[in-house]
Order: sequence, then structure tokens, then C-alpha cells
Amino acid sequence: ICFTEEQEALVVKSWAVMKKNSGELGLKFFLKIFEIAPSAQKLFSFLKDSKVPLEQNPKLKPHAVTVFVMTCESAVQLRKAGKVTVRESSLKKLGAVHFRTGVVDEHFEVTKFALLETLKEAVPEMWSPEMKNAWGQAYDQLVVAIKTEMKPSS
Ligand code: HEM
Ligand code: ISQ
Repeated sequence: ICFTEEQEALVVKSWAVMKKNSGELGLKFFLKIFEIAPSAQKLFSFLKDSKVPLEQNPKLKPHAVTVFVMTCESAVQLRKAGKVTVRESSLKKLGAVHFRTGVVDEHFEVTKFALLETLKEAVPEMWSPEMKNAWGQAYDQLVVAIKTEMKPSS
């Protein structure tokens, strides 16, 4: 696919603004996913075994922020290399973790929707169809990379 410098700039620029309250955004992101797909909560080990309420779980925010950061990085790589490159060892691990926990295509779709909604609410004054498309493509290509490694690890 072709990912332009303008598209990369849209992603990087909006992320720079959101970064300041990424923790809060991360929490919103997670809650949106569970609003649409409550059963997805069961996939996360740190939620299953937790005694504290969902919103107070200390692992939620950092986990969700990782997804934002990786999607943003994927935009940079798409422009530079025309594809998403995650270090092979970490990509293998990402694939294995998502395979083992039972993540399926629908989860990736719900997560994409929740990601774009969260972004739209975070930077309403910047949001545009072009920005939505740029983030959406970066996410989609990252998912392609993860899915290639979603198979039994041995
Ligand atoms: C774990 C990223 C999509 C569910 C992880 C980890 C990362 C990550 C970095 C930690 C892996 C590790 O422990 O080393 C991503 C990215 C995604 C994505 C970048 C999309 C572009 C999804 C989706 C779901 C999901 C769609 C399901 C709704 C999980 C679960 C774990 C996990 C259940 C294991 C959590 C645990 O119990 O420790 N993901 N993920 N992920 N992800 Fe994702
Ligand atoms: C996917 N994988 C790991 C953590 C996540 C947090 C929020 C949304 C999606 C995620």
C-alpha cells in the first residue's frame, strides 16, 4: 500500500497532542472495547484475576497506551518502508500471545472502531476523514503483521 508523508504527519501530529493524557485515553479505549464486546474482558489475564474494579486496574492504562504507540510507529514505518516491521522476536511473541488468548478477527475490528472513536474524541478540532483514514491504515497494516504470526508457537 502507499502511505504518504502527509498521512504520516497526520498520525504523528495528533499523537503528539494526545500523548499528554495518554493514560486517560487508554482507559477510555479499553472501556469502549468492553462496551461493544463485554466478553473480551475474559481474554485479559490481569482482569480475570483482579479484585479491583475495572477502571482502577493498574495494568489497563499502560497496556492500552502500547497499542496507541505501536499504531503510531506503524504509520512511520509504512511511510518509510511501505510496510510494518516489528522486530521479529517481538512480532513472534505478539502473534503467539494473541493466538493463545483466543483473539479473533472480530476483536480486531471492534478494537479498530474503538481506537478511531477514542482518537476522534481526543482531538475533535483536528479530526478529519483523512486523519481517520491514516490511523485506520496504520492500524490495519499492524494487524496484518500480527496475524501472520498468529499460529501455534510449537
Ligand atoms: C497482549 C498489542 C490487538 C488482546 C498484547 C501485548 C501487546 C499487544 C504489546 C503484550 C504482549 C506481551 O505480553 O508481550 C496489540 C496491538 C494490537 C492488539 C498492537 C492491534 C494492532 C488486540 C486485540 C485484542 C487483544 C484486538 C482483543 C480484543 C490482547 C490480550 C493480551 C494482549 C488478551 C494478553 C494480555 C494478558 O493477559 O497479559 N497486545 N494488541 N489485542 N492483547 Fe493485544
Ligand atoms: C490490545 N492488546 C493489548 C492491550 C490492549 C489494550 C487496549 C486495547 C487493546 C489492546
